[in-house]
Amino acid sequence: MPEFIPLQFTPLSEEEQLRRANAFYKQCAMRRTVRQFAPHPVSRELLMTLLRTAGTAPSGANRQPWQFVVVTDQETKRKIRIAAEKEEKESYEERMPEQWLKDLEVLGTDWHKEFLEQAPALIVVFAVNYDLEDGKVHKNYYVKESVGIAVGFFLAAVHHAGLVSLTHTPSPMNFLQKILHRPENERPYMLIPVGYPAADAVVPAIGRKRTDEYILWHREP
Ligand code: IYR
Repeated sequence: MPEFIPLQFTPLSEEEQLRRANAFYKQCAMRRTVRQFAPHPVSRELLMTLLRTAGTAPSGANRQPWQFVVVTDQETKRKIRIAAEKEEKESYEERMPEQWLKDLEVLGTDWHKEFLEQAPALIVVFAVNYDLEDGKVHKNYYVKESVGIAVGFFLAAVHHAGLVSLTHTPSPMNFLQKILHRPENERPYMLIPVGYPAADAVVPAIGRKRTDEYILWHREP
């Protein structure tokens, strides 16, 4: 029989709900992806707390199918940069279709990935497709969705704590498996450099969709 415990829940007045919702929205709206980092380090304690927040995400059957690998040593960061740039150079020069390259023009990205060495910490997220328990395969469910939610929680926590981040998905990224010696049941999901912005950091002048472009309040005709 499953065990149940009372829910811990603090009811809020509508006024307080709106106040919090607005404050949180305004904070989230200030988040920008940053590609230029200062060398200033991030403490292990701070990173641990942000990663604890990531670990509070809901997941398929509560299997928590994620593995976060924290890389702070210069040598490994360099290896990752070299491997990522090799793939990215091929992607930009051979693999990415014209339309994709055109869509990226506003971001000003190219195959150079200096941030992989500049950022004090690289969080490499792996999706855990199954666990091995006494040599037996125990499958996980909705792995991509679950890891995506955990990464979302993490990015929000990083921003909330006054740090900046970038979601990087070099393609293909199986080199991360080798460099970080991860087992077969894990697959690289995303690379997230975390740190402080460089003093002269710039971000592209782009905006977000208006609410009417992505929210439809359904009404039966
Ligand atoms: N992975 C490449 C290309 C890239 C793709 C998307 I979609 C972006 O939003 C940004 C970049 C890179 O990291 O440069």
